Amino acid sequence: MAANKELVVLDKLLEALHHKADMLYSVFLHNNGNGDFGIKKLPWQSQLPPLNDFEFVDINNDGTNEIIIVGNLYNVEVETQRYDASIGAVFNFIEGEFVDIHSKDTGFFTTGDAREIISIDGNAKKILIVTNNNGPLDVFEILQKQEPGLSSL
Ligand SMILES: [Ca+2]
Ligand SMILES: [Ca+2]
Repeated sequence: MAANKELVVLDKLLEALHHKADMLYSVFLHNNGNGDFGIKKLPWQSQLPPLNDFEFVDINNDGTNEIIIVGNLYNVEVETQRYDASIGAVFNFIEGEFVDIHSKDTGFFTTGDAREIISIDGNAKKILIVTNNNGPLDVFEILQKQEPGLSSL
């Protein structure tokens, strides 16, 4: 009887749809034109969580946008550990390379199950808002030229 069950399971496995992944990294795709894309792995800080969102914004007022990523995933299957290692990250993209700007220099860090990031450029202030699933927002003010960086609000 057990052998029959095994044969049935094996038959179903052979009939099942099989997916294959060649790469499980979070990556940057660059459109080279004519349908050709370059692919580059994002830095290790981007590989800790599932990336949920990113924003391009100039946080140090040098005229070039930084790349800010957020992620994590707390609600997973019971047999899987939750993804909670990320505090987000900020990168510059210089001569084709991603350069990490440490959180102690930017003041940027997320505190939860980060899902979305948006920047808002108001009349008086520019702010970044990070939404956290089942948690409070993380809100940062983008400081002006005299002391560039972020300030947690
Ligand atoms: Ca900048
Ligand atoms: Ca966004």
